[in-house]
Amino acid sequence: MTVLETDALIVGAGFSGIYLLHRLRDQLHLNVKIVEAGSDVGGTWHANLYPGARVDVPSPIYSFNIEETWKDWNWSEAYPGQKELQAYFQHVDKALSVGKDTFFNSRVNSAQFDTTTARWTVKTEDGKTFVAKYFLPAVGFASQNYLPTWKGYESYQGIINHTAHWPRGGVDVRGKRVAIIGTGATGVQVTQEWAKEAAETFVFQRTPNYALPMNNKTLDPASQKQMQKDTGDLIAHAASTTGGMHFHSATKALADWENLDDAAKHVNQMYDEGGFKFWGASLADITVNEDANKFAYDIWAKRVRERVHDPVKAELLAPLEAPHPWGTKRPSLEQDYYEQFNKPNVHIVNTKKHPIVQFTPKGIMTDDGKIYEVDAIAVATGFDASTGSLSRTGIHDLDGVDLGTRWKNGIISLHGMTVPGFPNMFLPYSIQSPTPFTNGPVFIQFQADWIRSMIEKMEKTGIRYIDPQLKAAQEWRAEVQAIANMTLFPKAKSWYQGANIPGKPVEQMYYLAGMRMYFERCEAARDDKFAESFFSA
Ligand code: NA7
Repeated sequence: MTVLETDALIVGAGFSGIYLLHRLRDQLHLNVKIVEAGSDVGGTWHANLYPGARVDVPSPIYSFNIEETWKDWNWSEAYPGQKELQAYFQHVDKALSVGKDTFFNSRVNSAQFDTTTARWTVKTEDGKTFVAKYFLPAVGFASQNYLPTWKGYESYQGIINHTAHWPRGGVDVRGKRVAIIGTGATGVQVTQEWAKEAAETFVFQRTPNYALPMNNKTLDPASQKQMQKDTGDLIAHAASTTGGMHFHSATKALADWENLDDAAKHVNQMYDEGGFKFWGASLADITVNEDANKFAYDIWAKRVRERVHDPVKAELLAPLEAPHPWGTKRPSLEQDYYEQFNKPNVHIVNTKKHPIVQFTPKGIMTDDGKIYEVDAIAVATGFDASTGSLSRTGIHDLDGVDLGTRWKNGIISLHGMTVPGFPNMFLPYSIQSPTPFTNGPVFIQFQADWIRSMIEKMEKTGIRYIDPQLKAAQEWRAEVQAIANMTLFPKAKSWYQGANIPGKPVEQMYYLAGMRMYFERCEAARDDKFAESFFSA
């Protein structure tokens, strides 16, 4: 058995894994390796091949802030699709030499730290063993898919795939009857594509998506050139915003508007400008204050209803009464999602009213006894976010208890980057941080810098290992929950709360006060409050 010794072992070759490789290998000159379960770089963009997969953040800010990667790269669209993102990662691989330090097709299945050697021993399913001082699971928040247990699922004889495990060759639905189960960000994207090609489309909707216009466009050579030139500045601007986006958050709450017509005009304008501006830049209190939330919801619903001709479908897609507060579940960005429902062969099956009870060899049965016979099904039921994949990686604490068991009754971490009992383990883009409320690459950049500086401090001062203090982690957990309780987020059953997975503890999994506040807290723990934040040896 060969044992590979390295300073740092990263799991995953997506945005966070590659950022960390760059920071630790190229800037700190440590010996660093990546273990990646997939066959190539790209993380989520290598894994998610379903039709219509596209990023919800505009170029060029959805990219690495590393000059070697952007100086000779052009984006062809404002919101790039999966194929272009995959090509981008190939380019990044070449520019940063990722592949030479990555073991592909290798899945970690156990990891344990030993305080006497101050080393992690990490093993993979294919029999590799790594020994590393630092262990960095960079597995993303959406790498463990969620497939509900439906009776008869195996008996279905048509083509069926969860969107996260889509066949590389794709699924040809021309002339076929199809079903999409789920209307999250993924279901909306699949529907937009399939409804254009299939003979008949059934969208199984339990909760309407409060989707917003993407306003995607192709970029002409002149804009591409300008964009490439401006990339550094545009990313720097994004890093100065609450969510790492191309716009600043709203500063005016609903009550700050003297005239409600002006407020409505502004909110409508944010809808028209597209992207997440309606979510982040319309009203400062949109997800905090019920009146502001209703004000925004009513405008959003009116705009959607204007686009859908059939009043029954319009009521299902954008009900007059909001089923949950606006923006407390992840809105999708759409291009012509709502227009698909103006076609007579595109139907909505209301699974709130009539849940799916079982699959049959030919299709899907709902509790009113109806069977929807279809040739192909896209299961867009989402992910066991963040903790799902981390809990299934076989990571054990100092007592030999695995991370999933440790978090069975709720997550404990310090700033979502370190976990008591798991010394020298760093988690980027994960729990109890602003992760899903940010533009990933910009946010990860900060966390990668924090991790680099912490490791640098340890190397310089001879610290063998750090372990976050339980008290500090408990306080952080309390703060994350307290912030959430000041908002409307707990009123929605969402994956942000772990509420989409049966049996998962329902708690706020992410930090809602934005990137800037979060950075300050992390920096204080590394510097002034180091001793009260970390045990070190
Ligand atoms: P999401 O956002 O979790 O969406 C899953 C969808 O599947 C959602 O509409 C669910 O309805 C629906 N769902 C889940 N289970 C069922 C059952 N049993 N029956 C019917 N419908 C069901 O996942 P996505 O993949 O779309 O997006 C995940 C994130 O990845 C996304 O937000 C981006 O950040 C990237 P529900 O809303 O629970 O009523």
